[in-house]
Amino acid sequence: MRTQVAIIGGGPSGLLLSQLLHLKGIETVVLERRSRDYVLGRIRAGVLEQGMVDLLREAQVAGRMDREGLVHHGFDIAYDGRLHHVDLDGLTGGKTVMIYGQTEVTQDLYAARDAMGGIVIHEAENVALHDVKSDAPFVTYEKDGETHRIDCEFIAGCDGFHGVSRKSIPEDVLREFELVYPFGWLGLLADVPPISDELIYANHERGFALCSMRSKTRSRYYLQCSLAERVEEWPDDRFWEELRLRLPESALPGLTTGPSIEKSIAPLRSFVAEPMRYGRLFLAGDAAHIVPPTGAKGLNLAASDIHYLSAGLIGYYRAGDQQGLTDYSRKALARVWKAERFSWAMTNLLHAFPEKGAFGDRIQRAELDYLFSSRAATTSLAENYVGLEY
Ligand code: RFL
Ligand code: PHB
Repeated sequence: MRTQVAIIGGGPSGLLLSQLLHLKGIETVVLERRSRDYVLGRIRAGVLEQGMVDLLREAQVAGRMDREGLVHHGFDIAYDGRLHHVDLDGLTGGKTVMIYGQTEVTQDLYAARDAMGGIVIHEAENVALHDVKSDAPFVTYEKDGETHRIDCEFIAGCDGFHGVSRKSIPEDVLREFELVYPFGWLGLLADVPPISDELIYANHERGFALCSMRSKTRSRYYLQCSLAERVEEWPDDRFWEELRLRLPESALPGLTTGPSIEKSIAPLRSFVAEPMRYGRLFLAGDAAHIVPPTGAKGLNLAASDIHYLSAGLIGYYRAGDQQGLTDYSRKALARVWKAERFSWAMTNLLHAFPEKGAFGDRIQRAELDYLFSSRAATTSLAENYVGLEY
């Protein structure tokens, strides 16, 4: 098979790139290791920045999001038994975020790719990248016991943190920066109405908690947990009981509990790989960087990478202009590092870090007190949360 851009990974990054390129007449083939059901079964992000919302509209996949998504004008931080409101809209001159699940975004992208006859090959095993430094790179994979080859002009590595693309860049070229946090997030999804109209990020001595949602009838909650814990140790009743302990009294009357429909533990990590280009291979999304979920930035960074990468490829195919591709890694990384900083800061601000001792605890309290007493500090938080300009 031949195509112009071979895309490794059929998550949000890969599908969005495929869709944006297709709309400009550029051919792609997407190779995904898992089945479609598996990809759609993963419960992940829920908060979309304005930039990502606009990009989904440009990609012509925003119809359902615009009908069913919830526009949020702010969120709350719970601290010292009180809720503190962060008025995103008021502090950023009218910017908001959209609550719409990653699962829904991915479903809409698959529907659009299907409608346009896009090629997405599922259960592609042992994907391997070849000759990425040459002008004639190719990709091989196995399916149903046969080996296949795709010749292409460019390869987009959109295969997430555990993918093969980043590993195809030689060790003496790639630099990796990593910080692993000493805890994880235990997530629970339930078909119950959310506790409040707003998301609540809770700082508590027992550990961080987050009240989020997917719709007016579906809630998503998270608890900071130790890395040694297993989901089986957290029956629903224990989860709800612990959540209650970490939230202010005043918020509790709004809490509706019910049976979970999904529960999982995710470790928290900060990670960046540089550069994001090697020859004709371009990395995008989680393949190149990971943020802890506290700032709601992971999926949104995947979208901003795809914004820069699609523009670079379109410039190249439309006008023979290489500049966008030359600048890709630098531009994407400049935005990535700012989101890394913000996600790291939000994580430090809101989680319990017993190993940092009493001094660390006092610094965290000072930071929270400063945040709620300074409009400049809250504005900075709001500006980052709604997303920096592309
Ligand atoms: P994905 O979604 O991991 O997709 C990569 C795809 O590549 C496939 N793959 C391969 N395919 C072929 N060959 C191989 N060798 C392959 N190896 C892997 C995989 O099967 C997969 O389908 O990466 P992508 O597309 O870059 O998207 C990134 C986002 O998924 C991620 O950043 C977010 O989910 C992060 N995240 C959040 N981001 C936000 O912006 N807002 C949030 O509120 C938010 N909350 C979260 C999150 C992530 C979480 N977890 C569990 C990691 C909450 C959680 C709990
Ligand atoms: C989610 O709804 O899954 C979610 C929301 C906000 C975050 C992280 C996750 O910061």
